[in-house]
Amino acid sequence: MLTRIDHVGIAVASLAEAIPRYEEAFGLKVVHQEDNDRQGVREAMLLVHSGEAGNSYVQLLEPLREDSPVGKFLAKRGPGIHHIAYGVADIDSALAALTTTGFDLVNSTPVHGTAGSRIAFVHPKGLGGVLTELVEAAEGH
Ligand code: MC0
Repeated sequence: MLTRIDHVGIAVASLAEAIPRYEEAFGLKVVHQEDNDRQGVREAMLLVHSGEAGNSYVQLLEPLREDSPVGKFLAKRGPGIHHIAYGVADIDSALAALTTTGFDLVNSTPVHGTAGSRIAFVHPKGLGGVLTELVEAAEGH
């Protein structure tokens, strides 16, 4: 079902401060930035690897609002790894399979993700405390 690690989502208080740190540390480059109002985040995608199965990124996430998932996470736990996202070729059949096996989905149908991707979150309580995202990337991403 899974084709790659699409990205690791990292909650930060300030993209302006976090981006130069990641660029400096690893020579990564921001290839995409976007505000996702529904998710309450301003995000920056830094490309780590391009392969046959698609791309892998570090995703830096700054909250747009205190009552958003990343805003609440920062207030409760401080900055750090917020979620892991796996690539899938067909998100509809991946979600159907997870529903059949009894997983608690945050999104039972896909919603809009980075750069035109279709995404859905699986609740952390069934996956070792790790908030997990599935990503069906848009063509070319
Ligand atoms: C909360 N919890 C987490 C967590 N956030 N555990 C692991 N990782 C996280 N990121 C845990 C809390 O510690 C708590 O555990 C329980 O979940 C309830 O926490 P809460 O603060 O009351 O939060 P809820 O219940 O209101 O919401 C949790 C939930 C939410 C996972 C449902 O954060 C959510 O809907 N997340 C999916 C959307 C999202 O994260 N969007 C931002 C990234 P205890 O044990 O204390 O009960 S958007 C994104 O990344 C997009 C743009 C993209 O990639 O394209």
